[in-house]
Amino acid sequence: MRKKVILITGANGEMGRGLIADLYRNGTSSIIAMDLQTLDASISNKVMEPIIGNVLDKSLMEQINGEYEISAIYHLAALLSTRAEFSPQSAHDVNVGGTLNLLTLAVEQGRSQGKAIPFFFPSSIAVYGLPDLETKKTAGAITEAQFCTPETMYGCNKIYAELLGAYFEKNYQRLAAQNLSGFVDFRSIRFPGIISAMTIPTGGTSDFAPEMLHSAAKGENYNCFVRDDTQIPFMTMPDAIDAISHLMRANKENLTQSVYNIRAFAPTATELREKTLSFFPDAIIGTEISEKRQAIVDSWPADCDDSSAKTDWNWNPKHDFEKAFNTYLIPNITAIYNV
Ligand code: AKB
Repeated sequence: MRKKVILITGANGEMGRGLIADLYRNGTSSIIAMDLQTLDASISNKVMEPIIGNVLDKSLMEQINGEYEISAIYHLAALLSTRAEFSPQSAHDVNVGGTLNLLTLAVEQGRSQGKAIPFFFPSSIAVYGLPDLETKKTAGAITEAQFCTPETMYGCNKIYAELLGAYFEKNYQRLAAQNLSGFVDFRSIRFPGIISAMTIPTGGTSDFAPEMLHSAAKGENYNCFVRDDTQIPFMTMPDAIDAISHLMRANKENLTQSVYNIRAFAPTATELREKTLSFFPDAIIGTEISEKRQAIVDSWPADCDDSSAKTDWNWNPKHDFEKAFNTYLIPNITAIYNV
């Protein structure tokens, strides 16, 4: 008999580590955690089995399909926006090819179990493409239906993967003799920038916020790579992990869409700097604008409308801007760096 498990890819990533810790804390131990590298010590004892491998490895997918009965898939493996611009082909392979492989695994699992397999996919505000700063300012908090014209490989990958998920759920192999739809229960969140106290992201273009804060805490000088007036939505990592769990537990009948915006606060880079300096007054936070990374962030919305998530599955962040710093970021960061 196949072992009953939950599959998480991208296990060593910031979100993967946070999700595994949260699931483990809530009593889930049947996790198989997939990553290219050996699992981080912080999660290796929280999973049933590590799977060291590549989401592009189709034979590995077949092996997983034969060995495990999967009750849910959290497909977190991805190359983020900045790294994807330096390696667009690799980004397409991982962000799209990898997702196609995991969706195929999900549909195979659904067919063998005779039910829809819940599949979580982390999308991003990178799917949006505001054409200029005036439009960005006027648009304000945008809905899921607005400005879906991504300007990065990562954003293109994410919006196509969203469409793939809907296809696998609703129209998979629609010319086949038997009906093969309904074996995947695709659920996705377009995450804003995410700030974790425990980890620093790599390869993102919203990384200026966590980089600024962690550098200040470590006593390292930091040059912010975007203008002071730059504004995009953010949230804390605990809220991001809570949102994943809330959406995956939601009653399918209540979900009016497969992809949702969420956000908690939308500070400017100046507000992030001032807040950081209020806790670390000796920090040296300069500005050294990367015009190309600035152009990416300028194409992202100033804020997102998350009313559908609030209505459909009671999304409600714990951390607004003040609480994010006062109750989560500063207490944990000062403990981690012993400052
Ligand atoms: C990135 O900066 O690429 C990500 C994102 C906004 O999806 N953090």
